[in-house]
Amino acid sequence: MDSKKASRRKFLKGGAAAAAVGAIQSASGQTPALVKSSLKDEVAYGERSHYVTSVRVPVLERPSPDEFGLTFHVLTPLQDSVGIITPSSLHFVGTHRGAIVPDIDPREYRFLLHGMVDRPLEFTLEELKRFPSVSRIHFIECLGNRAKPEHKTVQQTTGLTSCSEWTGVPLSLLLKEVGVQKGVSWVVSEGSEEVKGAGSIPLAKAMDDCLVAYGQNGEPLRPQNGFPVRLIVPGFEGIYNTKWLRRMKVADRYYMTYNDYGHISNDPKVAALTFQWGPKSVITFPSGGQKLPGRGVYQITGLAWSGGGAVRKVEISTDGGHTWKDAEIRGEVHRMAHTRFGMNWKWEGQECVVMSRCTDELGQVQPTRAQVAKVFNVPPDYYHNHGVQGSDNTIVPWRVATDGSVYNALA
Ligand SMILES: Nc1nc2c(c(=O)[nH]1)N[C@H]1C(S)=C(S)[C@@H](COP(=O)(O)O)O[C@H]1N2
Ligand SMILES: [Mo]
Repeated sequence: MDSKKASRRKFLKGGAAAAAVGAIQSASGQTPALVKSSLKDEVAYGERSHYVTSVRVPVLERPSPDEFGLTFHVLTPLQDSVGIITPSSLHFVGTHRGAIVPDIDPREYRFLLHGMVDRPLEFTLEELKRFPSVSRIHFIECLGNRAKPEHKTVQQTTGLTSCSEWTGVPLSLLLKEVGVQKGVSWVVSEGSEEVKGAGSIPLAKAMDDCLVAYGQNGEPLRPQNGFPVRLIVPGFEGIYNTKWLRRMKVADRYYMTYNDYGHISNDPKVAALTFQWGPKSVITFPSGGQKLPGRGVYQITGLAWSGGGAVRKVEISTDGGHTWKDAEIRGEVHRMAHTRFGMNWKWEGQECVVMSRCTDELGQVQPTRAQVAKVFNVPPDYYHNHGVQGSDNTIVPWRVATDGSVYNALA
């Protein structure tokens, strides 16, 4: 064997990393942390700084993972968020309802599109990727995202929403490919796990802006968020965003599925068969569990979004809703996406209640709980103990105490 070649190979195998470390070493005169950390954690797939400790936590109501090792809802730490994108590793996870996360080999993956169509088709992941892709920023929000008095932080009141850049094929393109027949009004989607996570969306929505998505924030979907393919139904309740998407059936009727449990109710005080989120917002700073170190100037900031389209305006009140000021929109506004807002604020050390209110492009205005109670003709404090029924887009107030501690003002 040519010894020159062999040593060259040896250099390529171990030498490149050693050479890089050597360069850093000679610059600082010390062994940097890079040498000690594992190649996998810090180099091959980047880890965040060990000073950053923000994590998802389970909903108060249910531990996760439970005694069977199953995952229920885990919440996004909105209090630590900046900008509008939720890192994939901190995206909230909706309940898997009795199933473990399916382990789907992308090479074995198939997506069936059938029903009242001219040419039913089955796609591999590779075939889906041959269609022109689109990337769009959208929030997902679970219907269970409702603030309760016992919630201490914004993660607990509102952490069942996250926002990602999703990449995939427009569902409309695939529907044109199979040829939708006359009389079709609904499209039913089904996931790969035991309980299937099935749901029905109107054909008009399916043809409008839905995505058959395989990308999340520049990489493949995370397993807990639907790897390798999920449905994105912008602005609709989270439950319609079927993960581990296995098939979609084009139909002339609404299909009752497992997912309709809890969505259709004969109680007139409960919204029946809701789809689209109303305008919603929440202040993430200052929010419950945080503490202002003293009087002075701060940035009140938060997130606003709406299932009805783009956020047009966000207002902030620092006096419990008596007066309101327009917040600044800080960054880009995307339709059906989290939108960052903020305002300079001088805190004089007084006790006060801060809250935000979103108006969307349709002119819809985020309501208070008292306003929702009025619509459903129940007493103003009806929602106090168990939260708003149906989708809750009501205003979340935070109380700042004189020592700067911040509390849930619903409590
Ligand atoms: N297949 C399948 N899809 C599903 C679910 C499910 O349990 N199974 N949960 C739904 C619910 S209730 C919500 S809120 C969203 C949450 O998406 P995420 O877990 O990516 O945040 O996924 C939806 N898609
Ligand atoms: Mo959900």
